[in-house]
Amino acid sequence: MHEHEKAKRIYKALDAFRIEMPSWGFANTGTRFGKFLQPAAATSLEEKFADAGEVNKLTGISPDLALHVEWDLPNGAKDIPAIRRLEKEHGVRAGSINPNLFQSQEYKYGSICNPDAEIRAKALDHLLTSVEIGKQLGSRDLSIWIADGSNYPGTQSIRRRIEWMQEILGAVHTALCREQRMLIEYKPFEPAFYHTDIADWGMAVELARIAGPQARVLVDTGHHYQAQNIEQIVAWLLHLDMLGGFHFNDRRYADDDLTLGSIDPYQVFRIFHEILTDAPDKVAEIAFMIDQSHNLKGKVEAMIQTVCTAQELYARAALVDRELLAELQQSCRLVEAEECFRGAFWEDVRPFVKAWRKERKLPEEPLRALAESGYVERITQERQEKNACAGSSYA
Ligand code: RM4
Ligand code: MN
Ligand code: MN
Repeated sequence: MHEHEKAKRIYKALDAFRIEMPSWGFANTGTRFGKFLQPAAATSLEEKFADAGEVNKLTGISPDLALHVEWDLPNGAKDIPAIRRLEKEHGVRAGSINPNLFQSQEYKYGSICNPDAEIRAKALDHLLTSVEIGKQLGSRDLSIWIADGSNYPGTQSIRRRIEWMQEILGAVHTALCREQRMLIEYKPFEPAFYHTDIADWGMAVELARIAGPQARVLVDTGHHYQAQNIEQIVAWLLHLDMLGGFHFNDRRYADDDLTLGSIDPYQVFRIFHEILTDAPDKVAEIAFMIDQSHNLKGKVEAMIQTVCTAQELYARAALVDRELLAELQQSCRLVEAEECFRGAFWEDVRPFVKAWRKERKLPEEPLRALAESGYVERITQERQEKNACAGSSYA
């Protein structure tokens, strides 16, 4: 492929590529065992917006910030005017709305699958509040992660719990306005260790279908068993028109929430390839979101690394010669097909990405620009005292 053809393909792909950041990725978050506090971590929603604004200023492709209702809107819809102000001030919009059905003591035996009808009603109420918040903020996606499950065989009725879930997700769907979608996330285990009510993409897709036409599946790349072929799941969801979006992170063992591409960049490339093969014009309908927690690395730095890694891997996937590949696949020329495919993965796209940034008046190297800006030193100064006595909430 000629250099100018490469540039053309990469520029076209990058012009359409945006990735949303999680508000909780800027706060001090914990491991299962404790929290290591960082002096520069965001201690308020205002600081989360400020950090997100800084990342977006330097990368130009991350204008949305996912919000977590419990952590970011403790007063529910009453917090919306403050969020609108922050959006304006920092040039970042409120992104997906994430209800929280996993922290309250009442949810010990489940939220929307709890055998107690009153607790299920409370969970539904929180979901409806989240729909309302999404409506008022003009946010498209409600990302639902249900932590429900059980720890010992025979202690819960898996079947009854499916029925309760269907009922509640249906009621949430009814409350959506036309522009809203609900994304259903799945996860095989943790916090439950025997059965999880939405454990895999099959369960998620079925629940989404039953809930209604505006429901889709959310693929968190960390929520799979070790050897699972995630791009095949993505291909199936695209085929069924049920792919709502991603929570990107990487993992070595389980739901590690490590930086995207830090362990297996080839997998991210393979996922992007499926999307670009099937739905290059529908990319805007797929929510690319980050869901990571950086316990050891600086948070703003790690977020910039992630955004740039996603962008570079997307650019590499854009370089696959899909016409040629289709021919090679059809005639079963396996080695040539594989070389055509992974040849794109091995391309160093960084010079193209840098040139793309330069044309858009963005820093060519966002991470270096961050280091030169003094931003991290400034927030360290401003926040270290507050962080020394940080509270106990997860984010
Ligand atoms: C879960 C899941 C959710 C995220 C929480 C904090 O494992 O990935 O999407 O909101 O963690
Ligand atoms: Mn997630
Ligand atoms: Mn997770």
